[in-house]
Amino acid sequence: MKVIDLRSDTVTHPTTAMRQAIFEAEVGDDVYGEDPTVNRLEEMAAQRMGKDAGLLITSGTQGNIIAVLAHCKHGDEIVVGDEAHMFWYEVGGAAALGGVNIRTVPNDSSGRLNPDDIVRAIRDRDIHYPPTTLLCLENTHNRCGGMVLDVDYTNQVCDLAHARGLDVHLDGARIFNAAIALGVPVLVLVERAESVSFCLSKGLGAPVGSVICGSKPFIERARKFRKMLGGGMRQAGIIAAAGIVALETMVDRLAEDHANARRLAEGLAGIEGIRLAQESVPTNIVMFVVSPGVSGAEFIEGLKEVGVKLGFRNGGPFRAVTHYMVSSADIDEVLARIEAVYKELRQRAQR
Ligand code: TLP
Repeated sequence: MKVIDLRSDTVTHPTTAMRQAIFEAEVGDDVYGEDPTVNRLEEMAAQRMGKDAGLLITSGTQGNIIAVLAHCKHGDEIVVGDEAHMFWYEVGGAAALGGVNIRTVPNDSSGRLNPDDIVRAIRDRDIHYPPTTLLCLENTHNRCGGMVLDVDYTNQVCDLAHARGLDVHLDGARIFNAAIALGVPVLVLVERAESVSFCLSKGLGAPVGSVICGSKPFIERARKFRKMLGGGMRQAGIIAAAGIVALETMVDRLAEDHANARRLAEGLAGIEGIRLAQESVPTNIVMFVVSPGVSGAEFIEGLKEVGVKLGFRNGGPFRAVTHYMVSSADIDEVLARIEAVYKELRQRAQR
């Protein structure tokens, strides 16, 4: 039985071309700035993002904490969506490592922050208040089901933040999914943000790594904080080589993952008792709930027994993420297995 793993696009394995590039990678000591493959990836990433410089980092989480450290001072406050990855899944790093207070404003179901809420959250200058220095956006939005922030919205809130003296960091872990879904070059989605981080190790299939991009002085500060966090990685060309292949070969095909996610969503919506937890499925993330009576833990366990792995945290919803290792035939197989397990559990609950 083929195990179909939809827990995340982080489960992807490097492609054959990546393994070959890793094997052949020219390397040097990157802490001395001497790894030619890392330097090439960083230049390539900066160019794609329309920024002056890039920095290879270990992970998306490291990118976001580095952004906080490089944009803010100890005691500052940042404005973040209440469904943001930075708020939920990064171990409270902004507070723990940066001494930075997180002020949340609600994310709507499409991953946006209401501009009025942002304005209200930005503090006046007053002896009682911490200075608000950074606004963080997320595109695509993970907990909002892979929803996409478009160019107009992003520009609008960036302008609003800048007018009040804030910088903007864009958590673009899946920014290429957003660009593909919108049919725009990625750089127009990040143009007005001072920094953007994106992941090589999610839908793009590389085994490790993310890149953070911004101005030269920003990346100099980021490099120093990366070192402080233990992210000076020596012969990191091994990692960068796969990242280059990811950027060159894995971006355009994300459209297939999006089509598979829609196929999955349509199939799920047709199963009685299962309901999508999002209005549309623009990228590669599908969130859904099941009607009461069937416990989430039981459902996940039952699916595991038939070789389907899904995400389920904090009592739901369920999350399925498509990626290059899952074909449209696999999606049909997943739907059949989900329907069988769900029916069985439902019948058991009604007995
Ligand atoms: N998200 C992971 C888990 O941590 C939940 C996943 O499986 O989706 N920003 C966003 C929007 C992310 O979705 C993630 C990873 C990160 C940052 C952190 O990236 P890594 O895992 O490389 O630290």
